[in-house]
Amino acid sequence: MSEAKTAGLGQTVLFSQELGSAVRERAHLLRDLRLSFEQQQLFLTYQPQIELSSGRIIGVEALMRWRREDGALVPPESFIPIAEQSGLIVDMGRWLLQTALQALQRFRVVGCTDLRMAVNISPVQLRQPGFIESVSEALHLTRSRPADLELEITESVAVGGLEPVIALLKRLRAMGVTVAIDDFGTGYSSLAYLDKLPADRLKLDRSFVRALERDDNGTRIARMIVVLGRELGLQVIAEGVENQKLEELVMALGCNETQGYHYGHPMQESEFIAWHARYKGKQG
Ligand code: G
Ligand code: G
Ligand code: MN
Repeated sequence: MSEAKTAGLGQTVLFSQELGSAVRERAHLLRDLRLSFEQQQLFLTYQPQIELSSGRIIGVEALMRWRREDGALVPPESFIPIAEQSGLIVDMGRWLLQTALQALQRFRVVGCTDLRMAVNISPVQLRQPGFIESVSEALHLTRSRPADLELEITESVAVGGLEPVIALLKRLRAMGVTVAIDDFGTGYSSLAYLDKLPADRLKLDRSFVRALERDDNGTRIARMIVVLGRELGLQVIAEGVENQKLEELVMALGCNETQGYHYGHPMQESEFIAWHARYKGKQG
C-alpha cells in the first residue's frame, strides 16, 4: 500500500516477491533499530558551526549515529525514514533532545562555552501532540536556557498544513528557542513557505555550496537563496564548506556562518572537546 501511495494518487502496485523482500528487509531494520535504541547503542556526534567575521564557534549540530553490533555504521538516510514511518522517531527524538542538551552542559563545564546546540527535528515529531512539552522538559531536565537550543526543521513540515506549524514555531520562538530551516531548496520548495515559517536561520544546503566550485549556474542559485534569506531577515549559514576556496566563495555570497569538513567533521563528545581546545589555541 505504501508503494502505491508513493507512486501517486489512485495508483495500484502489484505485490511481488521483490516487494515482499523489501518489506521484510525494512521490518528487520526496524527491529534492529528499536533494539539498538533500547540498548542505548545510538549515539550523537557534534559538528561545529563558525561565525566567519569573528572566527568564533557559535554552535554545534547534533547528528545521530547508529553502529551495529558488527561495527558497521548505518547511514541516517537509511534509518531515519524507517524511524519516521514507524513512529519510533518520537521516542528517539525525545532522547536525542535530552542527550544533546546534556552534552552541551558538559561542554560548558570543560570550557566550551557560548555554544548553541542545533538538533534536527523530524516533521513527525513536530506534528506529535506534546512536542512543545517535550522541548520544555528537555530544557528543564538539563537546566538549559531556551536560547541554548536551535531546532532544525525542513520545509516539509508544512506539508500537513502550514497554519498549525506556524503557531507551533511561534510558541517555541516566544520561549526563546531558535529555529533553522534545513535543506532549503532541495525538495519541493515553496517560496511561500519560507516567507511564512517563523525562523531565525536558513541553512544553505551543501548541494548548492558544492555547486559553487563547479559552474556559474550553481553560483546563481546559491546567491539567490542567500539574498532571499537576508531579505527575510534570516541568518544564512552555509553547509558543506570543505575547503578554503569554498569558505571564500560563501563569504562573498554574503553568508556569515559556516559549517563543514573544513572546520570539523561531526565528532563524538571527547573528540569535539579536543577539537575545540585546538581551535581556540590556533585562534590565540
Ligand atoms: O549526519 P549526516 O551525517 O549523514 O546526516 C544525514 C541526514 O540525516 C541529514 O539530512 C540529517 O538531517 C539527518 N539526521 C541526522 N541526525 C538526525 C537526527 O538526530 N534527527 C533527524 N530527524 N535527522 C537526523
Ligand atoms: O541535512 P543536514 O544538514 O542535517 O545534514 C548534515 C549532513 O551533512 C550530515 O550528513 C553531515 O555529516 C554532512 N556534512 C557536514 N559537513 C559536510 C561537508 O563538509 N561535506 C559533506 N559532503 N558533508 C558534510
Ligand atoms: Mn541539519
